[in-house]
Amino acid sequence: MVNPKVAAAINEQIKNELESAYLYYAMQAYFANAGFDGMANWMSVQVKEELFHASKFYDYIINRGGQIQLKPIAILKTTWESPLNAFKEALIHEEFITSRINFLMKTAIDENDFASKVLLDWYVNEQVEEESNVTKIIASLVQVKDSGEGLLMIDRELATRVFIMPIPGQGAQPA
Ligand code: OFO
Repeated sequence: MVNPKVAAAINEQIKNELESAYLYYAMQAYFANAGFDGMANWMSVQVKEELFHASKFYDYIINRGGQIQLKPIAILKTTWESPLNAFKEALIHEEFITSRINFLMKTAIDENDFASKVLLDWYVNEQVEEESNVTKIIASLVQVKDSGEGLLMIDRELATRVFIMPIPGQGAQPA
């Protein structure tokens, strides 16, 4: 049986992960409407990753005999000033998610819930990857500034991203 405090925090985190998917879905539409198909593709992969993060927590709760409690998802903004602005917001969001994963880890440790700690190790590593991926894109966008050619190059690069379903027991997929 999963520890009740940890289960409550995981249920909250399922909502956070679904909110992440919702935010990146909004960014996907923003990029598609602005003609940045590569950036839209990058966000569509990010949406799939977030749905995977939510379902991994969901399956864990079910497998350990806990109760799923789905919570309402906040209404999010749908437009940004620029690609740089959108990716900066994605980084702020990922930093928030990292803080929630750290809180979950602390709860599992305080409650001596070692099975949940093992699960959370995966998410701790995943957040390092999540923040790093967005930070690199921000660095590229800062470098090209408003150059149309530079933005096109970044857009082409982000068009190559594909979703790879993580193998159970293994780490995060590359960017
Ligand atoms: Fe689920 O890592 Fe991003 O939000």
